[in-house]
Amino acid sequence: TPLKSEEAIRSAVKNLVEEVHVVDVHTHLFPPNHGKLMLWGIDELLTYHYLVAEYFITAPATITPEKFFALEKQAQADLVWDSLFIQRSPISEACRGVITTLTELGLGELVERRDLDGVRKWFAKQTPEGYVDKVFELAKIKYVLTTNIPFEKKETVHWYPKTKEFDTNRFHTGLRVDQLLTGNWESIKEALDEMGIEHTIEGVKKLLEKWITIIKPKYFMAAVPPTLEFPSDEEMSTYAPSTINSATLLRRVLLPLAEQHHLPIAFKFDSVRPINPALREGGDGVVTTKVSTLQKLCLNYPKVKFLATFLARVNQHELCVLANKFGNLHIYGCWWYCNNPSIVEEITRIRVELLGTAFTSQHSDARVLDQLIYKWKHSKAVIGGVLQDMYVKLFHAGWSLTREEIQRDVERLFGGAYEEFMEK
Ligand code: REL
Ligand code: ZN
Repeated sequence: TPLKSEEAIRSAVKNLVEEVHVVDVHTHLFPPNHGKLMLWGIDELLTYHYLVAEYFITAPATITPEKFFALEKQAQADLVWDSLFIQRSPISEACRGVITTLTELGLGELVERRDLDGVRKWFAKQTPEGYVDKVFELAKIKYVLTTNIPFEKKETVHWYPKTKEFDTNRFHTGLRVDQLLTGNWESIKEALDEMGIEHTIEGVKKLLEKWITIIKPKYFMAAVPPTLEFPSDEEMSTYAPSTINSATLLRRVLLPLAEQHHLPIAFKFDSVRPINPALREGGDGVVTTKVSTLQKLCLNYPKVKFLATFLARVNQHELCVLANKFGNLHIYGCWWYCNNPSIVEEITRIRVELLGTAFTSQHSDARVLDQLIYKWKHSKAVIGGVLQDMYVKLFHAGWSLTREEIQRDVERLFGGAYEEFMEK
């Protein structure tokens, strides 16, 4: 039965978005059996690199990043808590996220009393396994995609030579290959040596094929360095087949492998790493790169599927137009510096206006398990608001709507469209 009024539509959309279970298409999470790689709890939340960067804007000159990072995690968290939550109100998006998370976990009274020790005591009683269940339930997560780097020893020991069991119902893997595009030959060489593979272009291909069989990824993922442009045929013909650089690793390794193994490539554009190295993970910046690099990829590789997200706000409009032209391109999420309510709202509006429901509205990028709670709650509030407006406009244009029809669309925007794209 069609919804009869503007109010009925608004309340149906609000409720459906709140209740939908999401596919989180990009995170940096690990399951409990990956030991220390699984980050969770209050001290990890407080030392998330967004908060550390914010802390350093006003930190006393005596606390240099070097001194800060030399401290125990808990001492780092104490400094951040005192500076960003006690000395001033936690009004930024990253700070508010901590508060939303604790409140949703039922720790509102401890927050009210600013009782950090009490919060720590509560976390000390959780187990990693039980906590994963709790967070997935609270955040309403179907499954997440993880970031698995074959060039990072601390990660690969969990897979090779002996592979640990992976909770593949809730954690789907993604093979992260930034090193190919940055031409980071040193770390590629180490990974080749580890498996006794020769140092050639063919060797790099073999290495990645081994990792495909080991971790069974759903896609390749890479951040595209701002200087990388799509190498033309002419340029490629000037390289000997054995030349190893980012252009040849892209065109002779990554793209052919994606095609042969039917693995989409998820690209991330517009980050520069780092603009302030002292801040470590928090030191990366944003630049505007050429969207036409992606256009060339889509055009020249019609058999390869590309997922893409851009960090620069100014590129979002051009990206939407591109996604409107290429069936082998799927936009996902509002990344990092775009994951702020004001920008999520603007980006979501323009995406719906140009693409309907053929995109993935958000990913969390969570590094700390608990962040799933606030990242999804905050995003859903904004995206839900935009969708309410869109459906109301459609209703006034003369289209009747049922709850089931809206539910179908909402499911697409929070994971269904991704799954359809991956299957096509
Ligand atoms: O996957 C990436 O390249 C980035 O999203 C991360 O490096 C970044 O630190 C992330 O946590 C930001 O949200
Ligand atoms: Zn990420």
